[in-house]
Amino acid sequence: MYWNKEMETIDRESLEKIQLERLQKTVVRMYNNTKFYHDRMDAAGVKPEDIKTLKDIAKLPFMDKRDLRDNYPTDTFAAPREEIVRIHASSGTTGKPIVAGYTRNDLDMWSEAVARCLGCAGITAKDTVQVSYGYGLFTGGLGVHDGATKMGCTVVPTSAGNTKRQLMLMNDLGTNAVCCTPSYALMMGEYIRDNGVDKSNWPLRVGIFGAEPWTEGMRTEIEALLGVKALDIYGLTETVGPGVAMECIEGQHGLHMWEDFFIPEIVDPETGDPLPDGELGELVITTICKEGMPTVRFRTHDLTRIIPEPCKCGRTHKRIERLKGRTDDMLIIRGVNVFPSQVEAAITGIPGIAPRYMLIVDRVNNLDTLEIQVEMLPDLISDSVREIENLRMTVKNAIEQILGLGVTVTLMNPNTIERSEGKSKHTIDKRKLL
Ligand code: DLL
Repeated sequence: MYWNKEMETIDRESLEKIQLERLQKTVVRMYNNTKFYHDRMDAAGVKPEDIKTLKDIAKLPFMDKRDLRDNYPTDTFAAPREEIVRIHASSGTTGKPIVAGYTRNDLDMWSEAVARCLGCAGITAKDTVQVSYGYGLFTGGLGVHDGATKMGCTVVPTSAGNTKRQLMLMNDLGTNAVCCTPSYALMMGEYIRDNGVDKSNWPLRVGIFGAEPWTEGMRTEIEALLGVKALDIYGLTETVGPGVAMECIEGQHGLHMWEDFFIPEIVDPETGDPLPDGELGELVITTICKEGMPTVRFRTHDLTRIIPEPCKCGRTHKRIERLKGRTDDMLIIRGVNVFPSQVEAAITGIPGIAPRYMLIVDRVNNLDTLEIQVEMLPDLISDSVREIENLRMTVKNAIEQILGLGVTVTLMNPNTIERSEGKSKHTIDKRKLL
């Protein structure tokens, strides 16, 4: 179901023409209206008129979260304050948040991007969409809300939390689509399972989940518990919020990035050198339609690759693969790189084990230790010590095989690992406290 068929299926030559025009305009805006990027371009010896082709993007200096921190709160804005109609924020690397400003045109572009994403999920104006992302400074709630409103859906802005009421409204109002973090989707699913929620008239068809890493194992679990097709949506505050890229229901593999709004690049996280399509690296995004706070070659720290093959849905915008983790989420334990999502992949599918886990990293006698707490499913708990020990060893072997690292596994009672209505936390690194 296309929201904007003409743009979603545009041929590459026409798309690249639009991209170049918009890139050039964005660079002029940044050079003229923001001191920090003006100085950075001068230092790199590049002028706006040097951007003659799309390839010239590589001449431009990078930006990252540090720039937003150093120019807190609004010195990264490239439009006068009277044109800024909305502020959002997300957590920064220090005590101060990252602040993003949007003009009216930015909000229009954003809701267009989200409407296309909803179309990817097969949603139309006839559908009722429950927005269970948090509303407020976080971009999830209002971002999806505006896109669903643009499409003409019946929007139910429940925000996150109060699971019992969420589920009652879902059933009573005939909600067809739910939008929330995958961990909250799982929490709702567990609530349904554990509280015998009546699903006889269950209207839910599709879920749009993002804002945090998740895995294929989690997708299977959520789809079974909620009775939906689960789709992945990506975005970040610095580039707009949710809606930068979205999986289509036809392919359920890879997220289409709206390239008339965002130019993706994949670079080597160490060197910043561009990598060819298909190779895993750090995603760098340039916004080419934003006015309030454009980001040029923004280092997302998100690891993915561009899928070179065309998608069967017919959309021509490039796909990025489900995110692999963040360059800064990666733990190095005894010299081995560990992604929390690897642990999740290892434990999902093991009978008796819930997809709930916590990595606890410590250092004992100068040696890194990794304890992994994993939750057992309530109805499969055994009273036999031997059976529990066997289960623990199964989990330990599965994790060690994937990580290539010796770990301690602790089986936890059901519902003891911290739940979250927003982004869930999977790591406690005690080494940093030393
Ligand atoms: O999380 C925006 C968003 C809201 C996206 C709702 C999707 C749905 P931030 O709070 O700025 O913005 O966090 C952005 O979250 O750089 C990724 O590391 C991570 N992230 C976002 N979407 C996904 C996803 C919102 N689908 C950061 N899979 C990003 C994995 C994701 N990680």
